[in-house]
Amino acid sequence: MELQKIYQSVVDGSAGEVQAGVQAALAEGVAADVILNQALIAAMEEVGKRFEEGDFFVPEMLIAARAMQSGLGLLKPHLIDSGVKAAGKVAMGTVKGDLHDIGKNLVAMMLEGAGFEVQDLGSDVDSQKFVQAAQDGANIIGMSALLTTTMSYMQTTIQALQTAGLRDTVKVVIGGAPVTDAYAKQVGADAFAPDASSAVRIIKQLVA
Ligand code: B1M
Repeated sequence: MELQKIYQSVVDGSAGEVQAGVQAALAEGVAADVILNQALIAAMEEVGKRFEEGDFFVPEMLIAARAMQSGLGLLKPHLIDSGVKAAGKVAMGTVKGDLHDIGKNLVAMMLEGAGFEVQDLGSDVDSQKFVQAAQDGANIIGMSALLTTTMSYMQTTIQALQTAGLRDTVKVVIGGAPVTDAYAKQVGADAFAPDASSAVRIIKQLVA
Protein backbone atom coordinates (compact mmCIF):
# COMPACT_ATOMS: atom_id res chain seq x y z
CA MET A 1 0.00 0.00 0.00
CA GLU A 2 1.17 3.55 -0.80
CA LEU A 3 1.12 4.72 2.83
CA GLN A 4 3.48 1.95 3.91
CA LYS A 5 5.81 2.77 0.98
CA ILE A 6 5.85 6.47 1.89
CA TYR A 7 6.49 5.60 5.55
CA GLN A 8 9.45 3.38 4.62
CA SER A 9 10.84 5.91 2.15
CA VAL A 10 10.88 8.61 4.85
CA VAL A 11 12.67 6.28 7.28
CA ASP A 12 15.13 5.40 4.49
CA GLY A 13 15.56 9.10 3.65
CA SER A 14 14.61 8.71 0.00
CA ALA A 15 13.07 12.05 -1.01
CA GLY A 16 12.32 10.97 -4.60
CA GLU A 17 10.37 7.92 -3.46
CA VAL A 18 8.50 9.94 -0.83
CA GLN A 19 7.39 12.41 -3.49
CA ALA A 20 6.40 9.64 -5.91
CA GLY A 21 4.47 7.89 -3.13
CA VAL A 22 2.66 11.05 -2.03
CA GLN A 23 1.69 11.85 -5.63
CA ALA A 24 0.43 8.28 -6.17
CA ALA A 25 -1.54 8.30 -2.91
CA LEU A 26 -3.16 11.66 -3.77
CA ALA A 27 -4.00 10.34 -7.26
CA GLU A 28 -5.64 7.29 -5.63
CA GLY A 29 -7.80 9.68 -3.59
CA VAL A 30 -6.16 9.12 -0.19
CA ALA A 31 -6.93 12.16 1.99
CA ALA A 32 -4.02 14.53 2.62
CA ASP A 33 -4.39 14.35 6.42
CA VAL A 34 -4.30 10.54 6.28
CA ILE A 35 -1.02 10.67 4.30
CA LEU A 36 0.32 13.25 6.76
CA ASN A 37 -0.59 11.36 9.94
CA GLN A 38 -0.27 7.72 8.91
CA ALA A 39 2.80 7.99 6.69
CA LEU A 40 4.87 11.19 7.16
CA ILE A 41 4.32 11.90 10.87
CA ALA A 42 4.31 8.19 11.80
CA ALA A 43 7.63 7.73 9.98
CA MET A 44 9.21 10.73 11.72
CA GLU A 45 8.07 9.30 15.07
CA GLU A 46 9.91 6.09 14.15
CA VAL A 47 12.98 8.12 13.13
CA GLY A 48 12.89 10.00 16.46
CA LYS A 49 12.57 6.68 18.32
CA ARG A 50 15.55 5.18 16.48
CA PHE A 51 17.58 8.33 17.24
CA GLU A 52 16.73 8.14 20.95
CA GLU A 53 17.68 4.44 20.97
CA GLY A 54 21.04 5.17 19.30
CA ASP A 55 20.22 3.33 16.03
CA PHE A 56 20.10 6.58 14.03
CA PHE A 57 22.52 9.50 14.22
CA VAL A 58 22.17 13.17 13.16
CA PRO A 59 22.90 12.51 9.43
CA GLU A 60 20.18 9.83 9.14
CA MET A 61 17.74 12.05 11.01
CA LEU A 62 18.54 15.03 8.76
CA ILE A 63 18.13 12.96 5.57
CA ALA A 64 14.84 11.52 6.79
CA ALA A 65 13.60 14.98 7.82
CA ARG A 66 14.44 16.35 4.36
CA ALA A 67 12.66 13.43 2.70
CA MET A 68 9.63 14.07 4.90
CA GLN A 69 9.70 17.79 4.05
CA SER A 70 9.76 17.03 0.32
CA GLY A 71 6.52 15.07 0.77
CA LEU A 72 5.06 17.72 3.05
CA GLY A 73 5.63 20.33 0.35
CA LEU A 74 3.36 18.38 -2.00
CA LEU A 75 0.74 17.88 0.70
CA LYS A 76 0.61 21.45 2.01
CA PRO A 77 -1.84 22.90 -0.58
CA HIS A 78 -4.18 19.93 -0.02
CA LEU A 79 -3.97 20.31 3.77
CA ILE A 80 -4.77 24.01 3.51
CA ASP A 81 -7.76 23.16 1.25
CA SER A 82 -9.06 20.57 3.71
CA GLY A 83 -8.56 22.95 6.68
CA VAL A 84 -6.40 20.60 8.80
CA LYS A 85 -5.38 22.44 11.97
CA ALA A 86 -1.74 22.52 13.07
CA ALA A 87 -0.90 21.07 16.48
CA GLY A 88 0.42 24.51 17.47
CA LYS A 89 2.49 27.37 16.11
CA VAL A 90 6.20 27.36 16.93
CA ALA A 91 8.55 30.26 16.19
CA MET A 92 12.11 28.89 16.08
CA GLY A 93 15.37 30.76 15.88
CA THR A 94 19.05 30.72 16.80
CA VAL A 95 19.71 33.59 19.18
CA LYS A 96 21.45 36.87 18.41
CA GLY A 97 25.17 36.61 17.69
CA ASP A 98 24.97 32.91 16.86
CA LEU A 99 25.09 31.59 13.30
CA HIS A 100 24.84 27.84 14.04
CA ASP A 101 21.60 26.73 12.42
CA ILE A 102 21.92 23.00 11.66
CA GLY A 103 20.41 21.85 14.98
CA LYS A 104 17.70 24.53 14.85
CA ASN A 105 16.78 23.48 11.29
CA LEU A 106 16.59 19.85 12.36
CA VAL A 107 14.29 20.69 15.28
CA ALA A 108 12.12 22.82 12.98
CA MET A 109 11.84 20.00 10.43
CA MET A 110 10.96 17.42 13.07
CA LEU A 111 8.29 19.74 14.52
CA GLU A 112 6.85 20.27 11.07
CA GLY A 113 6.86 16.51 10.63
CA ALA A 114 4.92 16.20 13.87
CA GLY A 115 2.18 18.50 12.55
CA PHE A 116 3.23 21.85 14.02
CA GLU A 117 3.16 25.07 12.02
CA VAL A 118 6.73 26.35 12.19
CA GLN A 119 7.89 29.90 11.63
CA ASP A 120 11.63 29.76 11.07
CA LEU A 121 13.12 33.05 12.24
CA GLY A 122 16.61 32.04 11.07
CA SER A 123 19.84 32.59 12.95
CA ASP A 124 21.26 35.66 14.72
CA VAL A 125 17.74 36.49 15.87
CA ASP A 126 17.10 39.62 17.90
CA SER A 127 14.77 39.35 20.93
CA GLN A 128 12.26 41.70 19.31
CA LYS A 129 11.78 39.25 16.44
CA PHE A 130 10.77 36.56 18.94
CA VAL A 131 8.43 39.08 20.60
CA GLN A 132 6.92 39.93 17.21
CA ALA A 133 6.40 36.23 16.44
CA ALA A 134 4.57 35.79 19.76
CA GLN A 135 2.44 38.85 18.96
CA ASP A 136 1.68 37.29 15.57
CA GLY A 137 0.25 34.17 17.22
CA ALA A 138 3.10 31.75 17.96
CA ASN A 139 2.24 29.84 21.14
CA ILE A 140 5.68 28.23 21.45
CA ILE A 141 9.03 30.00 21.21
CA GLY A 142 11.99 27.72 20.45
CA MET A 143 15.50 29.08 20.88
CA SER A 144 18.80 27.51 19.93
CA ALA A 145 22.33 28.52 20.97
CA LEU A 146 25.62 26.73 20.29
CA LEU A 147 28.03 29.16 21.89
CA THR A 148 28.61 29.73 25.58
CA THR A 149 28.91 33.41 24.67
CA THR A 150 25.44 33.59 23.07
CA MET A 151 23.35 31.32 25.31
CA SER A 152 22.78 34.16 27.82
CA TYR A 153 20.77 35.90 25.08
CA MET A 154 18.04 33.34 25.74
CA GLN A 155 17.41 35.10 29.05
CA THR A 156 17.39 38.48 27.27
CA THR A 157 14.64 37.16 24.98
CA ILE A 158 12.62 35.72 27.87
CA GLN A 159 12.85 39.09 29.63
CA ALA A 160 11.74 40.84 26.43
CA LEU A 161 8.69 38.54 26.27
CA GLN A 162 8.00 39.38 29.91
CA THR A 163 8.32 43.13 29.27
CA ALA A 164 5.93 42.85 26.31
CA GLY A 165 3.39 41.11 28.60
CA LEU A 166 3.58 37.90 26.56
CA ARG A 167 5.41 35.53 28.89
CA ASP A 168 2.19 33.85 30.08
CA THR A 169 0.83 33.36 26.57
CA VAL A 170 3.79 31.39 25.20
CA LYS A 171 5.82 28.36 26.22
CA VAL A 172 9.57 28.80 25.83
CA VAL A 173 11.70 25.77 24.98
CA ILE A 174 15.46 26.02 24.58
CA GLY A 175 18.25 23.80 23.31
CA GLY A 176 21.71 23.62 21.81
CA ALA A 177 24.96 21.90 22.80
CA PRO A 178 25.94 24.12 25.79
CA VAL A 179 22.37 24.38 27.16
CA THR A 180 21.22 22.20 30.06
CA ASP A 181 18.08 21.54 32.03
CA ALA A 182 19.51 23.51 34.97
CA TYR A 183 20.27 26.45 32.65
CA ALA A 184 16.69 26.39 31.34
CA LYS A 185 15.41 26.66 34.91
CA GLN A 186 17.91 29.41 35.70
CA VAL A 187 16.81 31.62 32.78
CA GLY A 188 13.10 30.98 33.25
CA ALA A 189 12.40 28.83 30.18
CA ASP A 190 9.58 26.29 30.37
CA ALA A 191 11.74 23.41 29.18
CA PHE A 192 15.06 22.25 27.80
CA ALA A 193 15.23 19.78 24.90
CA PRO A 194 18.50 17.90 24.41
CA ASP A 195 17.74 16.86 20.82
CA ALA A 196 15.21 17.19 18.03
CA SER A 197 13.06 14.21 18.84
CA SER A 198 12.81 15.14 22.54
CA ALA A 199 11.94 18.68 21.44
CA VAL A 200 8.91 17.25 19.63
CA ARG A 201 7.91 15.09 22.61
CA ILE A 202 8.36 17.94 25.13
CA ILE A 203 6.50 20.52 23.03
CA LYS A 204 3.64 18.08 22.46
CA GLN A 205 3.40 17.65 26.25
CA LEU A 206 3.50 21.42 26.82
CA VAL A 207 0.61 22.11 24.44
CA ALA A 208 -1.46 19.07 25.45
CO1 B1M B 1 31.04 26.44 15.42
N1 B1M B 1 31.44 26.09 17.30
N2 B1M B 1 31.80 28.23 15.58
N3 B1M B 1 30.63 26.58 13.54
N4 B1M B 1 30.61 24.60 15.47
C1 B1M B 1 30.97 24.83 17.87
C2 B1M B 1 29.60 25.00 18.51
C3 B1M B 1 32.10 24.53 18.94
C4 B1M B 1 31.65 23.64 20.11
C5 B1M B 1 33.33 23.94 18.20
C6 B1M B 1 34.48 23.67 19.15
O1 B1M B 1 35.20 24.57 19.46
N5 B1M B 1 34.65 22.46 19.61
C7 B1M B 1 32.52 25.98 19.38
C8 B1M B 1 31.75 26.57 20.55
C9 B1M B 1 32.59 26.64 21.82
C10 B1M B 1 31.83 27.25 22.92
O2 B1M B 1 31.11 28.20 22.80
N6 B1M B 1 32.04 26.68 24.09
C11 B1M B 1 32.30 26.75 18.10
C12 B1M B 1 32.89 28.00 17.78
C13 B1M B 1 33.89 28.51 18.80
C14 B1M B 1 32.60 28.72 16.60
C15 B1M B 1 33.16 30.08 16.18
C16 B1M B 1 33.25 31.13 17.30
C17 B1M B 1 34.52 29.80 15.52
C18 B1M B 1 35.28 31.03 15.14
O3 B1M B 1 34.88 31.75 14.25
N7 B1M B 1 36.37 31.25 15.86
C19 B1M B 1 32.18 30.52 15.07
C20 B1M B 1 31.01 31.32 15.64
C21 B1M B 1 30.16 31.92 14.57
C22 B1M B 1 28.88 32.47 15.15
O4 B1M B 1 27.95 31.73 15.38
N8 B1M B 1 28.87 33.76 15.42
C23 B1M B 1 31.70 29.18 14.59
C24 B1M B 1 31.26 28.95 13.29
C25 B1M B 1 30.83 27.73 12.81
C26 B1M B 1 30.47 27.47 11.35
C27 B1M B 1 29.81 28.67 10.65
C28 B1M B 1 31.75 27.13 10.63
C29 B1M B 1 29.60 26.17 11.46
C30 B1M B 1 28.07 26.44 11.57
C31 B1M B 1 27.35 26.22 10.24
C32 B1M B 1 25.86 26.27 10.43
O5 B1M B 1 25.31 25.94 11.47
N9 B1M B 1 25.19 26.68 9.36
C33 B1M B 1 30.06 25.61 12.79
C34 B1M B 1 29.86 24.26 13.19
C35 B1M B 1 29.28 23.32 12.15
C36 B1M B 1 30.16 23.80 14.50
C37 B1M B 1 30.11 22.36 15.03
C38 B1M B 1 31.30 21.63 14.43
C39 B1M B 1 28.86 21.55 14.76
C40 B1M B 1 27.55 22.19 15.27
C41 B1M B 1 26.38 21.38 14.71
O6 B1M B 1 25.81 21.75 13.72
N10 B1M B 1 26.08 20.23 15.35
C42 B1M B 1 30.28 22.60 16.59
C43 B1M B 1 31.08 21.52 17.28
C44 B1M B 1 30.21 20.38 17.76
O7 B1M B 1 29.07 20.57 18.17
N11 B1M B 1 30.75 19.23 17.77
C45 B1M B 1 30.75 24.00 16.67
C46 B1M B 1 25.07 19.29 14.86
C47 B1M B 1 23.67 19.72 15.35
C48 B1M B 1 22.62 18.76 14.80
O8 B1M B 1 23.68 19.63 16.75
O9 B1M B 1 23.31 22.12 17.05
O10 B1M B 1 23.74 20.63 19.07
P1 B1M B 1 23.17 20.82 17.71
O11 B1M B 1 21.59 20.59 17.79
C49 B1M B 1 21.00 19.48 18.43
C50 B1M B 1 20.67 19.70 19.91
O12 B1M B 1 21.58 20.57 20.56
C51 B1M B 1 19.23 20.15 19.93
O13 B1M B 1 18.67 19.44 18.84
C52 B1M B 1 19.63 19.36 17.78
C53 B1M B 1 19.40 18.08 17.03
O14 B1M B 1 19.48 16.95 17.84
N12 B1M B 1 18.90 21.58 19.76
C54 B1M B 1 17.68 22.08 20.15
C55 B1M B 1 19.59 22.57 19.16
N13 B1M B 1 18.89 23.67 19.17
C56 B1M B 1 17.70 23.43 19.76
C57 B1M B 1 16.60 24.25 20.01
C58 B1M B 1 15.49 23.71 20.63
C59 B1M B 1 15.49 22.36 21.02
C60 B1M B 1 16.58 21.52 20.79
O15 B1M B 1 14.45 24.53 20.83
C61 B1M B 1 13.19 24.04 20.97
